[in-house]
Amino acid sequence: MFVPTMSRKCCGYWLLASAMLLLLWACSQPLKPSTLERVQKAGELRVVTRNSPATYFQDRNGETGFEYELVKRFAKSLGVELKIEIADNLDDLFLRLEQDKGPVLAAAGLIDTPARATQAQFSSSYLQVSPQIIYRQGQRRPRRPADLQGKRIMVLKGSSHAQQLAALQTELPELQFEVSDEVEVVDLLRMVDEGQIDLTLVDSNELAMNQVYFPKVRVAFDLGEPTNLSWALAPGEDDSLLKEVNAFLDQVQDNGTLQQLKDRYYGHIDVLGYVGAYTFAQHLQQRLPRYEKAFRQEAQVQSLDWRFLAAMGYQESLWQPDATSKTGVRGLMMLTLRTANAMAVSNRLDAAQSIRGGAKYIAKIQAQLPESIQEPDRTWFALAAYNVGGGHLEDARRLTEAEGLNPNKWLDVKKILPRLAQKQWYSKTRYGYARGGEPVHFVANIRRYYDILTWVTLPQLEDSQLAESGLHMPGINKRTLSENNPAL
Ligand code: BLG
Repeated sequence: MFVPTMSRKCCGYWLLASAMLLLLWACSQPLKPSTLERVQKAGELRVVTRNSPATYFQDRNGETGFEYELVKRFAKSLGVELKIEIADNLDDLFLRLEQDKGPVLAAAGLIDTPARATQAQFSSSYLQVSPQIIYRQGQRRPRRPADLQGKRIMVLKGSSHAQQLAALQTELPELQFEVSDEVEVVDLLRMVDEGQIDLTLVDSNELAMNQVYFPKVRVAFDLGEPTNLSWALAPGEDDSLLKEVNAFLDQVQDNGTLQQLKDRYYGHIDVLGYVGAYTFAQHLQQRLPRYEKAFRQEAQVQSLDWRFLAAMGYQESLWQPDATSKTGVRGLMMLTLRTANAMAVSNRLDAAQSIRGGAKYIAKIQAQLPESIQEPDRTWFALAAYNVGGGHLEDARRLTEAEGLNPNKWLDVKKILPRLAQKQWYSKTRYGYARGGEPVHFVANIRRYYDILTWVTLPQLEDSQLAESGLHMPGINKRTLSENNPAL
């Protein structure tokens, strides 16, 4: 029987031809664009976050918050617009990651836990935090996990803290805790502060951000090891965007941007210390209401933000109208006699007069600064001049320029200002010796107080009776915020 067979050579040709055909077909198929390419093509980076002081919120000047500031820089580095979306709670956040069409980045103070490995891909870390058990001052302080039994504890639903407590329950069967998706971390801290619950578990950065508003909350102990905050992407996405994220996080770590943001948002405690934070919270409740009307009134006259004036007043005198410095400078806004005379203030110890004089003086300084100094630096320079005098500030700017730095940037001038106290430097200046370190601290502190006041007095309370409506109780949750900010 004749059976047709192919020669070996013929078979080789056939295989080669098939392979080439396959290759041609593969090349003609459109390649699925990578996650990064999809973001670039859309021209926008969609970011889902939480509405809280440590992540994203709106103040008088618009959107702000640690996560917002960081992610805004990332979108800029990609050359795309940033589109912020607010999740109702953590479950909603992870659901959006998994189910949304198109790439979404979650930037919301998330902890990369093993339990979340199936829900998201995590970036490298940008902040290390410790989970802390929080109790109310005056109550018995829990010192170890066993002390948590028999207490009323609440944490956010879907949080790493809920996972941690659930894990602890296997060792401590009597441990009970509640979860809620109706609240944010600020609400939990307020509930401890007011005694509605005994304990909560929050991350150290959230506490640092909020400690000043809740004078009675205290850290009982750290529960477990420090953990890492990361951004997250949907589990199904390829790693192209994740690689960009990690490269960006490395870059902001190296160039100091990350540290600046940490200082700004979580540094209150560093500047105020725990005692200072506690004191500030008390003064906010007890002293500010007496002067708030005057701050608002004078701020309006000078087209300033009243919180900025209030922050100055706190730095100057802790809102005390009879304050007197060693150098004889007096009153709530610490006017020298010369300034008081120039501003037509007859009695420096009269709070209303002092606030009027201080407001007028800072507005005048700000208007007189050279055009080359732009906002926000302009405000910091005006504050420095308020404190150390315009002549000394000019000296520092000249020294700054001589060093090859930028005399219009506060970041540069503040490095040089302390030199005004060293003879080798001040001997070369026009106005001579000055305690140049003082305005540097002065400005840094006022910026912190201003940030805190901004969060405590969110814009939606602006026209209401602040003192009565809970100005000093920042339990503003996401619902009130978004109702009043349709943009959210
Ligand atoms: C400021 C004046 C400036 C003045 C500088 O001193 O006072 N500001 C006000 O009066 C509002 O006008 O500049 S100058 O006019 O060009 O000479 C320099 O003299 C006030 C500062 C001084 C500071 N507090 C407002 O910030 C102060 O009291 N320092 C002393 C601190 S301690 O008690 O010695 O620790």
